[in-house]
Amino acid sequence: MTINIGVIGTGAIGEDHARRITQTLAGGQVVAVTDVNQEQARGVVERLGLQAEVYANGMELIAADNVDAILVCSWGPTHEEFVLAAIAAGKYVFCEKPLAVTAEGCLNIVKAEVAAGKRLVQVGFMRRYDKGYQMLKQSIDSNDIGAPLMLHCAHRNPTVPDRYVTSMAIVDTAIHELDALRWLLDDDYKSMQVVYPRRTKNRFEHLADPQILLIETLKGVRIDLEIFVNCQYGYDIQCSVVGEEGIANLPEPQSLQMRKGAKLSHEILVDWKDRFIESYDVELQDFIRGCEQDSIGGPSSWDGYAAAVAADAAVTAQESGQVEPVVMVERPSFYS
Ligand code: NAI
Ligand code: NAD
Ligand code: ISE
Repeated sequence: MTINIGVIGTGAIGEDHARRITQTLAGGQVVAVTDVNQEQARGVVERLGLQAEVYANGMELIAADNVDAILVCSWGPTHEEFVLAAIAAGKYVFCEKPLAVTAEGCLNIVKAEVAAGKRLVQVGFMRRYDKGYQMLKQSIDSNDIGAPLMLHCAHRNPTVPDRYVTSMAIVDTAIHELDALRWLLDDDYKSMQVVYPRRTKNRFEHLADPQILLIETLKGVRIDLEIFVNCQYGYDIQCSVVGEEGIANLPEPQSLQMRKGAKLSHEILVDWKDRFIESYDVELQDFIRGCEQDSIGGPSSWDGYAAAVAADAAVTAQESGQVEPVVMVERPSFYS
């Protein structure tokens, strides 16, 4: 059985996901694409040699009879309407993070999915599929280092474009940790605070960079997360869990170690596409298999909502300078 997939938004990640479905994964084929920039959509069809129709907009693509499942890879603010339309059409939908740009938007999706009576949505929080994060989780769950007490994390991008604004450090970048850490710790968040170190000279005037997000969880774990999106030197993700009896660190990506010219060195990746390349493959394969078996898993709408509530509190904290509470609605039994 082949799942016929429609891709909405064929930019950086939309094209990369279309490539992996076509060249790497099993069980799916891209039969439809759309992008507000139609030239971009046509370019992807040509570059990847797809047998796919280019639709005028996302709604027409979702309604197409030959499209079984949807990938939403357009800009964050467009996600909510496409996911709601896919649910209304009764079609499986994989939505890139964020599920919606506000907690309220995510809740609309949660409510629609519960009303549909069936899980239809998987959110693109790929770190849960990363081998390194899975090793870290297994170690915590096996009580290897005792109860986790503190986490020191960093999310560093080499550079970001001009259109990247201060709130995006939370809603576009830290959102990965906001999902991965509650999954890792099997915990939820109590509060968020943001403090600003001295600004790097390598930034646009409108952007506060770096930032430090200080998090407290319901179990009392304290997390400091450095978000530094113009760090210049590479794409670098760090996570160190300090427990009662030891410390567990996220493994570094594998790289060649060199001894040369009186130096011992190894390379650091620069592109997010490469850092989590295997996790993207595994998450999408999982989605395709879920569509085949008519039962999808992976990060849910509820997880998208939980990350968005935390992100909303963190954005408020960016502006207030205060410790802001994280308040969620009660979890529907549908998601337990
Ligand atoms: P991008 O800007 O390269 O691509 C977005 C594309 O969506 C553009 O081609 C744009 O023309 C198109 N688009 C925008 N609105 C549209 C609409 N209404 N209908 C159809 N197409 C529309 O952005 P990028 O980096 O590919 O990011 C896209 C999404 O993927 C974002 O939500 C981003 O947060 C997420 N993302 C996730 C990553 C991950 O690690 N999981 C990594 C990078 C992005
Ligand atoms: P991008 O800007 O390269 O691509 C977005 C594309 O969406 C563009 O081509 C744009 O023209 C198109 N688009 C925007 N609105 C549209 C609409 N209404 N209908 C159709 N197309 C529309 O962005 P990107 O880097 O590919 O990011 C896309 C999404 O993927 C974002 O939500 C982003 O957060 C997410 N993302 C996730 C990861 C990850 O690590 N999981 C990495 C990068 C991006
Ligand atoms: C981008 O959208 C991603 O999702 C990347 O994983 C992240 O590192 C980057 O900061 C975001 O802009």
